[in-house]
Amino acid sequence: MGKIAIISDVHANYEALKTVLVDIEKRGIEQIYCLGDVIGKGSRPNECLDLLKNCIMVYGNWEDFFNNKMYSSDLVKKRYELLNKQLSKENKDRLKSLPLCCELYISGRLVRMFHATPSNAWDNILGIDRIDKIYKQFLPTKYTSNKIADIVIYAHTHTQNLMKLYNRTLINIGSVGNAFDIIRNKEKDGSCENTTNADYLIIEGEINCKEHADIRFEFISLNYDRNLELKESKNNLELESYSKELLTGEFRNVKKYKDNFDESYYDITKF
Ligand SMILES: [Mn+2]
Repeated sequence: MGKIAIISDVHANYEALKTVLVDIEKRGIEQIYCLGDVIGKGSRPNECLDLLKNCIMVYGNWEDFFNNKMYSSDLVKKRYELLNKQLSKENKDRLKSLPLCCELYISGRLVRMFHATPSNAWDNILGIDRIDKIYKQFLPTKYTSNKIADIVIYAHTHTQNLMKLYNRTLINIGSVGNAFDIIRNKEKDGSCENTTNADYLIIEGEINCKEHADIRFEFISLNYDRNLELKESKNNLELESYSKELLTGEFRNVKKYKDNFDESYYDITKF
C-alpha cells in the first residue's frame, strides 16, 4: 500500500500551505498532487509555487485567468498586474505548461483529477447538483483518456465532500488556504472553526495498480496561524474580504454565486 496527498486552492496562503506540507512530510508521503488555484487572493503566490516545485499540478481558474489575461473589470486587471509583478519568470512559465486533468490508477480504479470539471476550470459543481451534471464529472472529454473514471477528485468550491453515484466516487478535497462553506444560514450555522482550517485529502491504496484492492480516503483538516498569515499579507488588494474568508469561512461572492445558480432545481437560499 502507498499513499498520495492531494491538495488544492492554496490561494497564495503561505502559512496554511506550510502547515499542510509539514503534515504531509510527517506522514512520509512523497507524491503530492495539486489541483490548481495556487495563486490569487493571498499575498505570497510566488513563495507558494516555490514550495510546490515537485508536485504534479493541474491548472485552476486563477491560473487560467492569469495565463490568458482574462480581465473583466479594473479590479481584475489590478489583480493581474500585481500577480505579474509577484511571480518569477520560472513560475509564470510553469503555470503556462499545466494540463487541465491528470489521471492514475489506484487499487484498480481509474482516478481522474481536475480543478472544476473535466472540460474547464470554471464551472461550479456543488455535489448537490442534478444527477446528470454530477455524472458528467466521470465522463471523458478531449482533455482526458477515453475511459469513464471510477473516482473523480476535484476542488474549486472550497468545500469537502464525498458522494457515490453508479458505483463511482466523487470527492471534493476542499481548500488548503481558503476553505469556506457556500450554504449559510445564521440560524443553522455551526462554528466557523469547523470550516476555516487548511484541508486536504490522502488516498491510501495500491498506487499505479490496475488490479482491484483495498482503498482508503482520509480527509485532513488542520488548524494553522490565520493571524500570522493576515499580518504577513502585504500588498493585498482585497484584504478585508480575504480576512473575512479566512476568519469566518464566508465567501466574498456568495451573492453572485446565488444569482448564477439555476434555482429552477435548487434554491440554496432556502437552506
Ligand atoms: Mn479557488
